[in-house]
Amino acid sequence: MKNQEIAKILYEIADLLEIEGVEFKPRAYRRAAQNIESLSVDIEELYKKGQLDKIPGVGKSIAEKIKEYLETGKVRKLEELRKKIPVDIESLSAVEGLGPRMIKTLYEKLGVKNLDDLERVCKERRLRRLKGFGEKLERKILENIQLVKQRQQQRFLLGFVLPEANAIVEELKPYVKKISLAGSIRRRKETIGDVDILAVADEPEYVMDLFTGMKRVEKVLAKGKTKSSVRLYGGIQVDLRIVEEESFGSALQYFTGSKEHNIEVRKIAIKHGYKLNEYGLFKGEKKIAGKDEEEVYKALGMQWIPPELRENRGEIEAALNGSLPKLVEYEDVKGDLQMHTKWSDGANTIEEMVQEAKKLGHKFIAITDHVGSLKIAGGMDEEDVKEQAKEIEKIREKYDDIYIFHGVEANIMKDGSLDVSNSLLKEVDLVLASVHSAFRMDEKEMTKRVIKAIEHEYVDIIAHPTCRIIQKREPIKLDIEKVFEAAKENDVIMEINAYPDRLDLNDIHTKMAIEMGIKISIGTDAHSKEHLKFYELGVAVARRGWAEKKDIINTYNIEELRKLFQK
Ligand code: DGT
Ligand code: CA
Ligand code: CA
Ligand code: ZN
Repeated sequence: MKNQEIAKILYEIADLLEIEGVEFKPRAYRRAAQNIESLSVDIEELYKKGQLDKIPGVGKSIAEKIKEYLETGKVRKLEELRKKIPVDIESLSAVEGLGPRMIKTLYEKLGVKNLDDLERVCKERRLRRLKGFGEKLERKILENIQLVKQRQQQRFLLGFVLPEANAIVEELKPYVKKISLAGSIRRRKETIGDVDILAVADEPEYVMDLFTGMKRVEKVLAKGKTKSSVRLYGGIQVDLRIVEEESFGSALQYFTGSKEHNIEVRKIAIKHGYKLNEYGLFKGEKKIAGKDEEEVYKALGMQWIPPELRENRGEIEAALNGSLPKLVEYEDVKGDLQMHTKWSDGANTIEEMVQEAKKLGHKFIAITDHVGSLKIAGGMDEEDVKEQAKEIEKIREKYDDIYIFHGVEANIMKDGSLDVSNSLLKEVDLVLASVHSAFRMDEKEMTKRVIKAIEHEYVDIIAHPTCRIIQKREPIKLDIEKVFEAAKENDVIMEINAYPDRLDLNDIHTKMAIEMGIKISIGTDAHSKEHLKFYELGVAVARRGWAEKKDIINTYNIEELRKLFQK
């Protein structure tokens, strides 16, 4: 599937056009790229059916470029732009704080072409001397270069890798006896280094042929009877291992990891006088378990441990004394509590979101468009909210099998107040509040700011509480324990934002919040209907955070939720 690859190209065109000082077009290219990277269908299929222009944000000119790329492997426009501005735009524009015009200046004045050049001119204190830069920015950029470098160790977002990995499993399933994801992707870690797949097959060679010959494979890195590795378009590596049926369980246990978890499990095996490896659990020469994971854990006196918990964060002890949590299941989640529509900065209408949510089996959703001053997000005013309420009422009448909560997402200002009036907030069923500006306050101020919002009489949920963007933006500085204490005190709910690069709260904070007795909501923060499917990532984080059904309000029924949101 070339979706990710094409999105990347469109992003690059956007960046280069922006450097050129072209107006409007960069935004259009980015919007198209965003929609393409979250498409659930193969873009080549759309192309074959002549339906490229059905993708939101893809007009004639962008469709032409996609077509050109699929047919020739190149985009002339991009080649021209690259020649004119020969810089590593992807890396440089990934440095937060470094805008396109700055990149141009740095190239023209200091010959900066890539991250190493940039790091050098910062360290030589030459950047600060350029007009419009300064010492503070130089320091900030130097910090942010490290973030980009970390990210270039090439970890991939779970949300974009999981659909591909699942598709590979489905593709191979008819030809194998058993197959499962393993490694970090089975544990649903937020980023994935490479995808591990394990299978049992009667004809391993044939399965390896299929695997290395898949359409989505860009390069075969290794091919053997028991292990092959490929790189997919988009860059991620996938390893397939084929094992004996009697060892499938122990191999799955071994290759699921985490390494830290495995080390502890092996210690327990040793304590029993056993030996545990990927081939089985052995007492002397005798194999006592290995066919499935359950029997391996059982033979060690443990409960079977869900993969999401295997991080050596207390699960071993719990499994030994039979006190593992009964994790919330994917099917327990009955709705989505954050999404945006055309009323603010979303791509779809309320009704389109409702229809898509129904397809996912949701029983309720909350429409939570932006309100207030945030200009780029198209914040609504009180009149808009009243109008929107009327539209929602009409749609409610039309759909009796899904309930629509009317919510808003309000901005938490620097002083902790919201930039909308109480009379606006009174119009709606639920109020999300979140930080969307001034991310760089010190911990004390920021904690005070968020707590003040928590204490606001109408706030129900704090959305994306730490504001981190994976591999892009560090979390805001918060005394998270104090924040949770305030949330507990005020019966305010903390969100797990399920958008692939947010996952905020993360797993560790989720566990902490739950231990403190705080309720959690899951919201996709969808800005188009394609994003609604990401709710599963939120459930994954919840499970990694040891959440049970009762901890996650998305498992409640509509009456219970109404009561919870009551003013
Ligand atoms: P990733 O790919 O970086 O997102 O993380 P993982 O956990 O998928 O790691 P990976 O792909 O290197 O290896 C897959 C699993 O294999 C890992 O979770 C545990 C197991 N494993 C790999 N190397 C070792 C090792 O040296 N010792 C132990 N105990 N287990 C290992
Ligand atoms: Ca892996
Ligand atoms: Ca691997
Ligand atoms: Zn937000």
